[in-house]
Amino acid sequence: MIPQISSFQQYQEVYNHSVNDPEGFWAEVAQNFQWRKPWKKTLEWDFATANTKWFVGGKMNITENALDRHLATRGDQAAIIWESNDPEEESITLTYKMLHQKVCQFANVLKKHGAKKGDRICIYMPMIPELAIAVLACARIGAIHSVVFGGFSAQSIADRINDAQCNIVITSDGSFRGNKEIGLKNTVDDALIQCPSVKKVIVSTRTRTPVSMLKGRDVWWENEVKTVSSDCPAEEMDSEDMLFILYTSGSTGKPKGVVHTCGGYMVYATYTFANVFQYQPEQVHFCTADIGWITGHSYIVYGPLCHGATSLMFEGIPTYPDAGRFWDVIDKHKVNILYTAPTAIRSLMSFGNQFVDNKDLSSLKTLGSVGEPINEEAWNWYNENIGKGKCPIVDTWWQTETGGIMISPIAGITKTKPAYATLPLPGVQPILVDENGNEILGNGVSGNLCIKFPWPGIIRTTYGDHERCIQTYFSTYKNLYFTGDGCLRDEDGYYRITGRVDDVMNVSGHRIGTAEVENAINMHLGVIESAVVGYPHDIKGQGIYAYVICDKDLEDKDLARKDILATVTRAIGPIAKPDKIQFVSGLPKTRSGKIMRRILRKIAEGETANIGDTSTLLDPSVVEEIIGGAL
Ligand code: 7RM
Repeated sequence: MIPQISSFQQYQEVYNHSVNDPEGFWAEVAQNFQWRKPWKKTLEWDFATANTKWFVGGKMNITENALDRHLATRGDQAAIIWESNDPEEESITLTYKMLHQKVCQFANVLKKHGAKKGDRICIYMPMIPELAIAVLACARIGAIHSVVFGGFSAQSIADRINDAQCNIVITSDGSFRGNKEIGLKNTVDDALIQCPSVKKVIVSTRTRTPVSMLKGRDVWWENEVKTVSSDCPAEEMDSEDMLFILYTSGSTGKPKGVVHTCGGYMVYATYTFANVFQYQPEQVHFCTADIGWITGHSYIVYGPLCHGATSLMFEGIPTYPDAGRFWDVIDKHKVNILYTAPTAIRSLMSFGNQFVDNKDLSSLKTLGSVGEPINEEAWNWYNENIGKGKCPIVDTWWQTETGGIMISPIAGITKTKPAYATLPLPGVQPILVDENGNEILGNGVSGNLCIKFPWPGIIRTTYGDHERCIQTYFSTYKNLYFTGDGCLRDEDGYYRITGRVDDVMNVSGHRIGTAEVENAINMHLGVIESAVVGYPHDIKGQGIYAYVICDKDLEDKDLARKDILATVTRAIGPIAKPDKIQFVSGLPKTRSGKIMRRILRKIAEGETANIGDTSTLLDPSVVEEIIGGAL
C-alpha cells in the first residue's frame, strides 16, 4: 500500500527529500502500484513546450490497481456505498468483487458497440453507481472518458462532444435532485442534433422518465449487460496514454479539455488521498462532490479505489429532505471522513444548529474542505459543530489541472489554521511571483501562485489544442506553471489562497469564466453588449453580476431579465445564471476599447466610494450612471 506520513518531523524529512530528489521520491511512491512493465525513465519535462512525462515507458491499467489488485485481500469489503436522493430508498453496497464484475461486464458492452482504446466517450449521468461503473469501464478498455456534469445544458454537452469527437454517449433517463426530477436523455437528444460523431447512446434507467429511444443508435444499459460476459481483461496502457478529459472554464469563452494520463494521475490521486486524509483500513470516506467535477474523479473514484478504501457516493443534495441530510448520512453509514465544499458548509450553517445538534456524528475522524477559499467563520463552525473540536480540518487547495491536492494540511499531523491551506504536499514546489514574474522570497508576503517543478498529476495538454495549454499555464511566467490564483504566505510559511486573479469566477465552488457568461448573455436577441464580474456572496462565495446594454428602451425590465436568465440556462446551465442583472447604457471602456472590469468589480462589491482612477476612460460619465443604478 501507499506509504503514509506519520509525524510532522517525517513530513519535513519527506518533503525535503521530495525537493532534493523528486524523481527518486516519486519512483519510490510508484513502486507501490501494480505495473505490467516497469518504467524506463521516471521523468521527462520541459515547461517551455508544456511537455511532461512521468514513468516513461511504464505499462499498466488503472482499473487493475483500483479493482483486480484488491480482490484477493478485500474482495468482500465495500468499495462503493451508494446513498439515494430519497432517504427512504435502500442504499446499495458494491463490494470490490461486485464492482469488478460490473465494470468488466459494462466494459464488454462498450466493446460490443465498437469502443476501443483511444476512443472518446462522453458520460452524462446522475450520481448513481452506474456512473462510477461507466468511468471505470472506459478506463478498463483504454477509452478516454469525458464526464460532463449533469447540470450542464444541451449546448454545453454538444460543445464538449464535438471538441473531443466522442463516438459514444453514456447517460440515464433522468436524475433525482432534491424534489426535482430532471430529464437527462432528453437533453442528450437535443445535444446530439449537433453531434455527427456520436454513433451509440447507452441509457441506464433511474427515474423512468419517458424517453425516446432512436432505433440503431440508442440502447438500454440493463438489456445490454445481459448479452455479454463479465470477463474482460484490462487493456495494457502506457503511463502517458490519456485516461480522461475534463472540461474546465478559463478566462476565454470556450472551456478547455484538461487531459490527464494513466500513470502519473493514478500515482498522484492515490498518494494524496492516502496521505491528506490519513485513510485507515475499514474507514468510510464521504466526498460530497459530483463525479462530474475533478474532486469526484480523484476522491470518489480513483484515489479511494486505488487505495482499497470504501467510498460513499451520495446522489442527493445537502438540503433534502432537510438541512440535516449530510448528518443523517454520516450517522447511517458511520462515515469517518467528510470532504465537502465551503459553499455547502455556509449554506448548512445558515439553517441554524437545530439540524445538527441532535445528530450522532461521533464516527467522524477527519473533515475536508475544497473548491474555494473557506472563510474563518465557516471554518470555525465546521470545526466546532461538525468536528466537535476533535477532527482535524484539511483545507485542500488544488485544481482540475493539478489532478490532485497540492497544498493542504496532512490530517492530524500538520497544525491547522483557519482559512489556510497550510503547507505544500511532498513533491509540490510552490512559489509566489510578482507581476513581472520575479520570485517573492521570505514570509509575510503575497503574490501570484506558481509551481516550479512538475508533479505526477500535472495537466498534460488541453485536448486538441496544445498551444492553448502552453499559453494558458506556461507562458505568463517563464518556466513556471501558473495557477491563476492569488496567494499569501504568512510569517510561519503557511499558504492562504485568496482567489482567482484572472477572469474566472468561483460560484458555489464551480469554476465559471466571465467571458463564457457574457457570450451566453450576448446570444439574446435584445442584447448589444454585456460585462460580467463576480462579487462576494454570503453562501455561494461569489455571485454573478451582469451589466447589460440592450438595443432599445426596455419596456419590461423584469421580462428581459427572465429572458436573459433563460438564455444563459440554455447556453451553459443553471449554475451560470447571473444573480444580478443591471441594465446600463454604456460600459466603462478605455480608449483602446477594453472594458475596465476593475471598476465594475468595485461597483458590484458596493465599493463605490473609492472607485480609483477613471481618467483613462473614454467616457468617465458612464461610471456615475452605473453607480446610480447599482443593485
Ligand atoms: C478542486 C477544484 C480550482 C480553483 C482554484 C482556486 C479554487 C480550490 C481551494 C480554492 C481556496 C481552496 N478544482 N480553490 N480549492 N481556493 N482554497 N482550498 O476546485 O478546477 O474546479 O477549481 O478553485 O481558485 O484555482 S477546480
